[in-house]
Amino acid sequence: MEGRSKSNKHWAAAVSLIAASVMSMGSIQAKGVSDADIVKDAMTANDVVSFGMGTQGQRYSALDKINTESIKDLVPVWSMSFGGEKQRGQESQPLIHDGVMFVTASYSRLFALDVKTGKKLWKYEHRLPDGIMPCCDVVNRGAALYGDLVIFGTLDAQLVALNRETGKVVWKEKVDDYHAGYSMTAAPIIVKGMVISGVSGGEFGVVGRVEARDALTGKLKWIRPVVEGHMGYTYGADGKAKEAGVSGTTNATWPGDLWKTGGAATWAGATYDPETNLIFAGTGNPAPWNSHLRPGDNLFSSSTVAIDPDTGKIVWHYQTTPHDGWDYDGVNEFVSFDYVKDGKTIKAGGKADRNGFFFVLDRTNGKLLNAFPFVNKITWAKSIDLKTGRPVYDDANRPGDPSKGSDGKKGEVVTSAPSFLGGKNQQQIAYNPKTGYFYVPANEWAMDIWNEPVSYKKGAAYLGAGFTIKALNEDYIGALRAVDPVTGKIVWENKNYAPLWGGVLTTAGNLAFYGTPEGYLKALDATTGKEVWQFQTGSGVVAPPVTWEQDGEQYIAVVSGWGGAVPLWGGDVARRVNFLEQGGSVWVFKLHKS
Ligand SMILES: [Ca+2]
Ligand SMILES: [Ca+2]
Repeated sequence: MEGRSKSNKHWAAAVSLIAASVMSMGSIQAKGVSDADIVKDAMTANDVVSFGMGTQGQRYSALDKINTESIKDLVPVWSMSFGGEKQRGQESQPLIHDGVMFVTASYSRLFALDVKTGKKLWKYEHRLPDGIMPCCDVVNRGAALYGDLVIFGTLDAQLVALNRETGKVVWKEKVDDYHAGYSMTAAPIIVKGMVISGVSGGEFGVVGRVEARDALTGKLKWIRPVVEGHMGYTYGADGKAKEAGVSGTTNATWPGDLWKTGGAATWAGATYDPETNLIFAGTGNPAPWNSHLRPGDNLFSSSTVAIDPDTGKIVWHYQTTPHDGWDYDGVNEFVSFDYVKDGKTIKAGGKADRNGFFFVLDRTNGKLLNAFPFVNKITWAKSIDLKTGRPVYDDANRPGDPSKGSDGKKGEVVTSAPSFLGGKNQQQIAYNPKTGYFYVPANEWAMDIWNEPVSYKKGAAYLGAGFTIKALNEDYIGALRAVDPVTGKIVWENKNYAPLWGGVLTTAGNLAFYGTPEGYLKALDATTGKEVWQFQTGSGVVAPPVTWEQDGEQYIAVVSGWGGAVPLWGGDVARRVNFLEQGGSVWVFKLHKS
């Protein structure tokens, strides 16, 4: 523990150095939120100006006024309804700056609220066309702040930048064609004055990519596709596209033409590590799901891809599920942390993958350091080989080839775990440098899955698979788990009847906060897992809590509103939790003064 907290101080020093150098390099000095504010977000308690509470994505706060002792006095300060008839899933992380909360809501809405009273300052409702095709509910995970702008992605695949004081549109850019299945649900991040974003639509055969735009104008700086064979581009001041090299080697891991509609949607966005100057983007399933149509690893699907923000080039990649046949999107967030083993500190990153394994990589080069299961049942692979970095497959657990089925229309059905909704899905993990643990909102479930023939048709589902999701246990599906990245052990768990779908916040007050579909915001002792506090928010929580300090008091905020992929895709599990009610509100808490 000693070594860990020391290395955290070391990290703090490194980050302030980087912040200073970003400023002196003469990058855009914006009014309002600057590059330096964003780079040091994790170290500043008075604001939350990035998704992940710091672009490294640790979701850790050094605040400790709310702790295992004082938390009994944590009470609500205000709650604000998103209103309207539009409810559904609310997966958003609020941002806090200068006394204002910026929070997105379902159906591409964004609210600015007075942080002390909850008073609505303005609201932006994006006009959505008929025919948008979000696969997994009409959610949004949050905005980015830069200068005087609040920037977010919409369900019709646009990026919109609003003036943070008036809510008026400053710029708006079409990212792609929603008729072809493109949409945007992730929170963008800001790196060196650029807004970095991905695309959703892996179930429609889109082509995943990461884009960088000038955050103040919305003009493209570079585009990096994450499917092998596609050309990347950079853009000069004149706006003209210049070829910047093909991603990977055409046809090396994708025989034939399927790479042209190869999926790998970057639908959960990215993290950024200023120490290595790398953007880490997760990529979704290769399209279609039927893996027999696309022999090979199908790079860079179901991977973590590290991109140099200055060039838009891929520096390294690590594929968590090569030749994915189970929709094990590799989009889950890659969280930078100091991996301390045998007295040595390695710049590492941790990722709780959809496929049930937790991966620890050297974040300077993508080399595998450790991999272990964070769920109890994994059928598709027996283990991850630490030498080769590749899974040891159980070939019998790959859904069968439909062309070899008795009628040529349905392949052999297999029962696989985790289900495609994942050992972990969009619900974000947190890392606490004081305990040395990652906190993972995990789910235990399986699926019957089979393959079917399919061909690409623009704007139509492109799966070539059928499925039913099932619970593995009567008493729980979800479990908040503390995992030790060094030993690979699950240190403790707190089970939950419904599948967990909300992210985690951890603090120096030795707490881990997270929400449940049953409506509770909970706090656990971060060391022991003991439940020390809970509050009923009125609808399911499927979003990550945040904390900050205002006028000397520590606040906690979380969005409430049940929805997301589970009710839409969950099969037996969706029926099991169909008693849960929808909603749409944000809650703010602080310590009651007696
Ligand atoms: Ca901050
Ligand atoms: Ca997918």
